Amino acid sequence: MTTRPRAFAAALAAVALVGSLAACSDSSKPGTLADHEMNATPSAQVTAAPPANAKVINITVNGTTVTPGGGMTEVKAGQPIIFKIQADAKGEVHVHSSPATAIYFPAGASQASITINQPGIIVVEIENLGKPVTQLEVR
Ligand SMILES: [Cu+2]
Repeated sequence: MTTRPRAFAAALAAVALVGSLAACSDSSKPGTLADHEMNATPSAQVTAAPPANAKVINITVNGTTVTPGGGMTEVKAGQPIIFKIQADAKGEVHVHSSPATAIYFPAGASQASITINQPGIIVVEIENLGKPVTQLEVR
């Protein structure tokens, strides 16, 4: 019987794929990479202007409404990505890079900068609401 192990492997791969595409990673599970964690900086404390080549993504969180609520954002590998967040309550931006990045933001205006060096499609969501922000198309 050679087909049975292959089918089993395919089923496992499908499960792994579904897991990685699910709304949220479960970093508490053993064997998964822990999130890289960072805090967004309140905008009042930001002194430096964003780099000229940065991709700025404005995010608004109002109650359970997230803007943008999906869609694609093209960025280049290694390009600085700056999230400018305006939120009515503290929360978490979750970037499904590998490892994932958790950005904790306060209520009010704040911002955080990341770069992604691996080309691919990276889901960004508001973790605590389970709502999409955008998908980064990293080229
Ligand atoms: Cu997530």
